[in-house]
Amino acid sequence: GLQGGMLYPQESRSRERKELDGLWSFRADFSDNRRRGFEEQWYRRPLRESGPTLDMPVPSSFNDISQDWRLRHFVGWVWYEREVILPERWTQDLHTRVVLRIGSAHSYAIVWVNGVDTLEHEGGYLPFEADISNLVQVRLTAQTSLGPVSDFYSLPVGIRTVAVTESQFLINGKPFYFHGVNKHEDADIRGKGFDWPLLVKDFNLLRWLGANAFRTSHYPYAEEVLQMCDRHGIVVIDECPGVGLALPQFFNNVSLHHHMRVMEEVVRRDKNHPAVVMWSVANEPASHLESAGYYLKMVIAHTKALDPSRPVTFVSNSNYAADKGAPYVDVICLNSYYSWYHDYGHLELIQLQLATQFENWYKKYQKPIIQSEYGAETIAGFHQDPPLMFTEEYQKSLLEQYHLGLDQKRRKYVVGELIWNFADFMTEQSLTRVLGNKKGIFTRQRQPKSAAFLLRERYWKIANETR
Ligand code: BDP
Repeated sequence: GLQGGMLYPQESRSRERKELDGLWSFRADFSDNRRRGFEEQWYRRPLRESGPTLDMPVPSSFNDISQDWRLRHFVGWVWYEREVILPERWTQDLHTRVVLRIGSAHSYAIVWVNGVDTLEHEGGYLPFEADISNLVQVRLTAQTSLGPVSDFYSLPVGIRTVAVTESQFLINGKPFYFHGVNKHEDADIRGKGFDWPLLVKDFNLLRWLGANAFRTSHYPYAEEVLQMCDRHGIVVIDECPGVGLALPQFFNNVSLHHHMRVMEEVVRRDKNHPAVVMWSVANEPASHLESAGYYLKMVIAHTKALDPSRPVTFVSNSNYAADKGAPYVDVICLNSYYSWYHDYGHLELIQLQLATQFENWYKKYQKPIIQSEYGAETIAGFHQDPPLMFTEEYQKSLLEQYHLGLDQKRRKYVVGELIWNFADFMTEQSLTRVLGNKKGIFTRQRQPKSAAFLLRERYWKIANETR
């Protein structure tokens, strides 16, 4: 029978609570009898030693997060694991009662703590708990005393080099080609707010796409995002919030000092992430202005002084002849919207326009170039052939033309391409925004438009070429 009550875990003067939500290791047992995990005793060692594991957010439904259709339909045993480090006062004060509570787990759950079968529950939905004090507490004897340490912190590190030549972006001495996306921290309901299920979904989609990089357009993303990039080998161009510097009056000393301080904060926060390979100090500033030239020179020099180990860029949408910031960057990043904001409808001009763009910039600066944005508004479900603007066919055709243009220079000095945008996102209303920005290759709900399949084929092809 059920003895006693079961109170909701509340914090109070006498109670502390430790959330176990977040990223867990996950493995579905695909074996025929679904019992391999029990036979091989997966609970005895770290789950990753049993075979390949996935990142799985808790709470969430594994069926919806995954891009793997087998998981979408899976019925059977799945294994979740997470390492928990308890504060010493929980493990050493024998008067403390440590209780493990599962809010709900569907539908039959067995819980092991340090390899010991501790809890079982059938039927899902409802909470269950057990006193695990004995399993986690250490009885200190006179002989055992701990080496007192005042603080513990573990920092995962990765060692790699980044360098730039006249025509190449080198990671560990090897030419690297960015084939990826621009993102936003944005989703239905939540808007801009960190969310594990959303992040894991996005990483599953990046993998599906074959993307190897993204730019944090147009602001630094949550630290958990960079941690995921480190672990999954996704390369990051880390952009500061310097977006919209479009008017002459913005290039003053007050802004400049604030901008420099923001770069100090960005570098201080993100410098230990191996995934970050370049800093971007601004997006589309009015870089044709003399005052912008000086301003960008100062911000870039400051950033380089803060971190001499990484190249620095800003993202330009100016003309090569007019741009005053390009002399100071290591890599030239260009946004252009041929056949969208320019000569709309004229897909046949893209290849020529792109070739002219690349050649002009390269001739003037002899620096590697990244096509840091290109794209077209596309309303999922709109179709028209021959293609018209806003249809899925138009987005596909525009991408095809850009890719032909990119391929002309790809192995020469163009070192990357980042689609605008990974997913549709909300904006303020205007004549050019149909319920937000619709240039995503995925919808805001993370479902693919036709162009996603085109990009997927291309990215995997490039990935396999450069492997
Ligand atoms: C680019 C901007 C980006 C916009 C995009 C667009 O860098 O932030 O969302 O245009 O209009 O110029 O879709």
